[in-house]
Amino acid sequence: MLRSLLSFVALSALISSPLVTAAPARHGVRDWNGWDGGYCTPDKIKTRYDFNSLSPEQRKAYTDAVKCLQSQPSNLDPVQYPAAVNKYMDYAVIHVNRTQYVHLDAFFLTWHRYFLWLYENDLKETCGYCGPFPYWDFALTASDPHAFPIFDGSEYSMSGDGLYNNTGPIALGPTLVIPHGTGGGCVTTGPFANQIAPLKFIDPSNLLTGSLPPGAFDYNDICLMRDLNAYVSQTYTNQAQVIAATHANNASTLEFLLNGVIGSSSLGIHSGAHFSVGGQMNSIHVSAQDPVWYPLHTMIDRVYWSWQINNPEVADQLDGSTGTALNTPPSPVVTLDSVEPDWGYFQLSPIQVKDLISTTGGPFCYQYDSVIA
Ligand SMILES: [Cu+2]
Repeated sequence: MLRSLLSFVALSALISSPLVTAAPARHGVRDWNGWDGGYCTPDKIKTRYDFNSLSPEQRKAYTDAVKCLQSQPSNLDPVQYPAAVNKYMDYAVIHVNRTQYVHLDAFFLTWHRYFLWLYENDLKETCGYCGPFPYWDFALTASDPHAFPIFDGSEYSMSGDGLYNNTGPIALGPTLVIPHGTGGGCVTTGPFANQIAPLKFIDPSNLLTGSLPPGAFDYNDICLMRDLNAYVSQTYTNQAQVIAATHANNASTLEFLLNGVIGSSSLGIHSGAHFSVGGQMNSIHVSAQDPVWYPLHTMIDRVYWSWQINNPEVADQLDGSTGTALNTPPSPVVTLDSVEPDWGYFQLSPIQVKDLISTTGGPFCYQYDSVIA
């Protein structure tokens, strides 16, 4: 524990410079079963940047790599998972399969941290992508997501809004109705224009029963949709809320500020960011079909990382909850020694929570360009 805290302190000290010239001290880092013995050293640490801060060419190199992954064959059983039509969709399908175990519970932050890492490495190994793994600073774009490169619909964006299709206010729960955004229909601009998102919508209320609807993995001819919503981003993902999360006193307060209370008007910045994009992103289960899911979740990881740096005394604390969403079905309280739910075929060997706590320990070797302080 002390070791990881020290590395956080060291890490925060060097964050002021985006060019990494030194790295956190790493004494006695455990050898990692299944990885290349890779100790995270100064020459190896990678830095993640805001998508909007990248050059147009860097942004396009990233979306080209995502499209490359979408052109690779699936490794899943096509009978069991017809929606897994390519390797990109394998991630989305595995995410659906694990949704009940890795959301609204104590695995949420670390499971997603490693899921992102697997995806980042696949972009590199399979598609030769060597650029930075970008996050989407949704607090910086909260005033109006359209107004920033990430959603401007150009070839250098993550694609734009959906076509305008006003179906009226959107009920997100018994007590939560949000106004319609500026889209609602298919995404027709940018790198991911006219894509098919074959997994049908799964309502978040399925988390209350812990079951998936019949045909959850069927192939459907459904377009990728968005409904960008500045009301939601201004209300739920603004700078003050993101800063409050990174200064939460403990892990359970952090979890509340991230995820709110499902079905209530307390959204949290994670759910808020999802609903500010709309379309498939309104489903916790199938949202990873939208490529912007990855920069969004990388921002959530940056909030987690910033919280760890800002609160070194509780950096490896878990939120005290169990290993199932809303404890459905009931499961034991998760500890640092608990074994993570798997990542499908991407996982080589069982991984414990404590191995995924530090971004410079276990399998990881990365940092962000800046701490949210
Ligand atoms: Cu998720």
